[in-house]
Amino acid sequence: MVMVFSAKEARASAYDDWIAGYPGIVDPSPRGDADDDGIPNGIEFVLGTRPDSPDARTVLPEMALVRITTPGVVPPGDYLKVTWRRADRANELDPSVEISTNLMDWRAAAGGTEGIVIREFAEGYGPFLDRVEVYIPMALAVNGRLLARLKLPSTQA
Ligand SMILES: [Ca+2]
Repeated sequence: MVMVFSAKEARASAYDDWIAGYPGIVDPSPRGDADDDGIPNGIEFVLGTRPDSPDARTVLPEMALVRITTPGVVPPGDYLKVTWRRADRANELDPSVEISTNLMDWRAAAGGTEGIVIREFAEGYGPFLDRVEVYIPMALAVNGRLLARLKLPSTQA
C-alpha cells in the first residue's frame, strides 16, 4: 500500500480547519508528519486519526487477496481487496484508491469499471468513520503485478 498526495497539496478548508485544531504541531502541511509515525497529516485526516499522536499505524488501509465463490454484490472471482477508513470530514476532498501495474501509471479504481466493485459502509468503523471496501479483479494484473494506493487529490484551485 502506497499513500500519496498529488503534486499540489490539498488546501481545502476542511483540512485547514482540522489541522488548525492542533496548533502545536511543527509541520501542519498535508505532507508533514508531526507525530513521526510515518503517516502524513493528510492521510491521518482521511483515516480519522490525530496528527499529534502515533495512533494511525493500527488503522492503516489493509490489502488482502480474496476469492469470492458465491454470486452476490461482488461477482465470483479473485480480487485484491483494499479496506480503508474514511472520515466523514474528508469526503469533500474525495479520497480514493488508485491502481497500477507498474508503479508509474496510476488510474482511479472506479466502481463499475474494469470489474471493480466498491462497497461503502456508513459508520462502519464508528461515528463519522465509514468503511470502504474496494474489490479489484486480479485479472487486471500485468505480469503478476497489481498495486493499489490511497490518494487524497489536490483541491487547490
Ligand atoms: Ca503522522
